[in-house]
Amino acid sequence: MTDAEELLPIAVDIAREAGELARRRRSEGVAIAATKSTIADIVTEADREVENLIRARLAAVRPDDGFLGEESGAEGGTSGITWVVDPIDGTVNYAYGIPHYAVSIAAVAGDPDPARWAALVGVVYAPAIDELFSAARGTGAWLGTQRLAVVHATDAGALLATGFGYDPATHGPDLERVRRVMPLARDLRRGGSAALDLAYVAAGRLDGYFERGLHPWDHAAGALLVTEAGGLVDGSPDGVPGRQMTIAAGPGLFERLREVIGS
Ligand code: LIP
Repeated sequence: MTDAEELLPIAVDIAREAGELARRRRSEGVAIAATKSTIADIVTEADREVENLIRARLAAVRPDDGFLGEESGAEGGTSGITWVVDPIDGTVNYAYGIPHYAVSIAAVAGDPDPARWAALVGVVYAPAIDELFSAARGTGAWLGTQRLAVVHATDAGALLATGFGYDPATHGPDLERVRRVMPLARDLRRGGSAALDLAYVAAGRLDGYFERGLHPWDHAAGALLVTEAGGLVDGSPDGVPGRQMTIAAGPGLFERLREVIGS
């Protein structure tokens, strides 16, 4: 059994339990715990509680692995495997009661740096609609038992998704980038969860996605879904998804997006 085949069921089971906790807390009412980079960049008590649950479950079954979480930071391990976790991706949606958010759990081999890691498994679970996207390296991407494949944009143009960060000072350049990209598009979606945007590219629900400003936990699991579904993922700097840019699409559109967006 490969590492990926061993780690996937662990990620799936924990994502489901964590997602159910997030859904239950949402139904009980959500409290903002703090703000982070800007006043709009919030963290809820549920974000913290869900990440603590994920961290505890992983420590129990994989005590030698490292951990990199959005809310509790990084802790090194000795196994060469690191879990990269966003407990509730789409936090603002979650806080507003918009049922479009996900638990994102990835396991990577090597340094917990997107420029150097090899993603082994990725799970993105949307508890509000009970959809679980999963992938293990080399064995394809799945929604439940349905095998996923990216789609190829038609002459009608591409259905694209993007996002905007929490810093108003970045919105001008982001909107200018959207203006440059729109000639490729039939329409644009802004869902509010990078993990689900990437999962939707893998599932053919979007033709492509691009966003500036993502953190490793936003894209770690979703990027593997895309590549295991036959798509391509890029970014900058140096072709790596990250703070400067993340791009995901099927072949053909991917190259056109990358050309228009630039480095
Ligand atoms: C969010 C991303 C979203 C992005 C937001 C934020 P969070 O992650 O999923 O795509 O536009 O600015 O980064 O904060 O909800 O985990």
